[in-house]
Amino acid sequence: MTINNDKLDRQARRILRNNDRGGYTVPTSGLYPYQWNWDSCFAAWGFSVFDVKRAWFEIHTLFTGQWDTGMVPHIIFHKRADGYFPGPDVWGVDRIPHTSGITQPPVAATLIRSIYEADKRYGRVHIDLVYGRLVSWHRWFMKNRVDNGMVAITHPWESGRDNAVDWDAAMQAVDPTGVGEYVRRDTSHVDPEMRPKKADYDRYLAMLYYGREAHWDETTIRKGSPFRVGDVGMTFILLRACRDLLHMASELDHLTHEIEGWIAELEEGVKRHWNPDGYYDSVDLRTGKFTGSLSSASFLCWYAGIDSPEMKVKLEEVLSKVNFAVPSLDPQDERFEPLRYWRGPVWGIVNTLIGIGLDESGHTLLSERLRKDTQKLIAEHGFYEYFSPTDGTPAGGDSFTWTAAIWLTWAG
Ligand code: 9WN
Repeated sequence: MTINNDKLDRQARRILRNNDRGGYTVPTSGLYPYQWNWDSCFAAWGFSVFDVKRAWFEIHTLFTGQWDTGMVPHIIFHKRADGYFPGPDVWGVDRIPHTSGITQPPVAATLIRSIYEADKRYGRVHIDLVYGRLVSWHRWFMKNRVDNGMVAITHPWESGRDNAVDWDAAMQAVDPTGVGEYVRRDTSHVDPEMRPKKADYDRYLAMLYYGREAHWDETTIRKGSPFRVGDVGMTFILLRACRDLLHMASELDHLTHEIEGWIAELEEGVKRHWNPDGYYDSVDLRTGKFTGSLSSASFLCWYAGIDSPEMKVKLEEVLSKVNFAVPSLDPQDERFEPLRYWRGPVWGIVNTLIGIGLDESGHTLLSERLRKDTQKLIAEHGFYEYFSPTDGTPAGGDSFTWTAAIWLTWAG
């Protein structure tokens, strides 16, 4: 099949415009009607290719949700919208705009740096405005979420990889009794077989109620929450984001030693993510055990500036077992399900981050394989949320913002 790039470029731009709700972009209409944190950073990056003003607007809107603590929440509920559960009333966060009570992968500093570098003249005033906000978000992570150099998540939604097998064991410690009746909305938009199961959702809600009762106080949550996992994806993403923040600090003439300290601490943490079975893994911080999952997040090492010959071998092995790009879980893992959300499918955004890292580390052939595979999936099946790594079946939401964004910036 020959790929008509112009046509797909136009479609991608149209998706971003159509998902624009006036200053913020929803991940897809219907299924996700609010502003999500990392989706929004990808949206800004996508917009920056053809409308840099709109790109910066997206970033500033995201930061209107930043808490006084520095935390940037995973969802900002700017206006009431139907069709998503749990909405603002469930989170019970008393501020305007309403937000959720947890965070998401901090890709912001990295993507903001890219947007800035593509148009420094226009971006200068904007980067001056957001630099301090990025620093306080990273400082919040370092103070509240970095345990032994590893970034802890307090809810699977924080990882952005909701039902990844990484969380299975830790989720068992969460008691779901007492969550009561509730109506999920996601399964009315897309096939329930492609979404997390009810047993997962019961626990997602139990953890949400725990945080709400603790008034989202990080000290209480750190001490008492049954779920706390050192997420290998988060550690790599924050480490990379700190490197980009350091770069911005030097460029803007700000002090750098605090950020240098964060980088050193996270580099130490990366070592603790090394599972002696031969790959980077998440760690259950309540039990100290490795989670035993070779996932797409394990391959974010290059993105974090860490080269690893062992991981390259693992990557080649995984790629030899699938037809399209890096799946969210090793296909040899018995828990692998090609269409079940984060338990097997290919996600374009994660492949983008892995691809960027591989390319920067000189593994250009591998990076190109990921890019071409992602390109093919989108060109043949559309701008879907995720795809089967085996036969390319598209899944989840259609006309997806971040899939359009990575098409414009990386895959297309
Ligand atoms: C919960 C919006 C978000 C992404 C996440 C993805 C999914 C939400 C959900 O959708 O999570 O945050 O309800 O399933 O897992 O990565 O940011 O696209």
